[in-house]
Amino acid sequence: MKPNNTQFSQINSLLSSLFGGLELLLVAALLIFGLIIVKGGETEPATGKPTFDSPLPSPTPGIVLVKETPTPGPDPVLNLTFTHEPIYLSLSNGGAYTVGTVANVSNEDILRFEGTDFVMVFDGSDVGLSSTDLDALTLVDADTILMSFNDPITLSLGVVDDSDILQFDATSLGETTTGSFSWFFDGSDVDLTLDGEDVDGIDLLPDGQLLLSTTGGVSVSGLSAEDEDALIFTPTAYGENTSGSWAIYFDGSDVGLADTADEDVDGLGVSTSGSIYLTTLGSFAVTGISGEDEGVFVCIPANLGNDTACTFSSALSFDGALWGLSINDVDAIETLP
Ligand SMILES: [Ca+2]
Ligand SMILES: [Ca+2]
Ligand SMILES: [Ca+2]
Ligand SMILES: [Ca+2]
Repeated sequence: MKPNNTQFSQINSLLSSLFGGLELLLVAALLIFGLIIVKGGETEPATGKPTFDSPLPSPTPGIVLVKETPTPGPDPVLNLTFTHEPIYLSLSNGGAYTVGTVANVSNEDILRFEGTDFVMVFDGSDVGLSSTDLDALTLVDADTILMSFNDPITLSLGVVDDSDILQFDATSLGETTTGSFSWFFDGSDVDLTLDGEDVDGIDLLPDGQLLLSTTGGVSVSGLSAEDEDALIFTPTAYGENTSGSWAIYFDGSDVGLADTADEDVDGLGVSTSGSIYLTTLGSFAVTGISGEDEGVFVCIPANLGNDTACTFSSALSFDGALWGLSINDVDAIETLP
């Protein structure tokens, strides 16, 4: 039956009142949640930020990264009050093996280094990741983790490429991990389409820009870089339809990280003070420090971009060799604050 004119006008008035209601809801949601990126533990003011040799594109206002109410108070697993240098890490060797007193560790898991022991933060096999290696991670808040994998994998979302980044929203973390995945960053939407453009290190900056490194040479709109570099992505949209622009954030060859293939940066994290925590695929040597793939070292940058300059801390931030990890590789890190 076709609706008559009266029914049409009733439908129209229903639709317009519904639409008006949705607009109000949207405005209210934006007011409630704000345009704040909540990153756990960041309470220190940023100081000593390095300068860029060229201006970076500004982040687009209006991108909401955290759509949920932040978890109030300390989380029982991700307790963000630290008495030591906090490092979250993933390893590259398939398991199972024991790290500190944590048993059944494999390469899809995330551990937190506790200074004298480790804690299982994210047990990847609990959420369907036992066939893959988690090769990049960053924490957004106490129950939200961004991650990438070293090979394409099929999950409930569909085929996830090694250049993609998923968002994991946890309902439980630790030895029993539960939660759900959603798209955060679709690499192929923004020119990450080749084998060597597998994302192997990420960090999300407080303003919403994304840092990433790749396993091989990378060529995106407007620039190219190598596996020891980090690009900075300024989004106009995250999610299943990712868009934005690129610039060079960290040029590894400027600071002695292009001498061997082993000096591929395979994990990175930036602290609130701007220090860049790095780990490499194999042995590395830079001015002031050398080490192995299971170590984490720190660049205190004086300049970023195409003319990167670092003073390297003379001590490792984390030394896996002290924890029986010499035959392993730390292949993803996050540092807070
Ligand atoms: Ca891993
Ligand atoms: Ca990856
Ligand atoms: Ca890399
Ligand atoms: Ca490493």
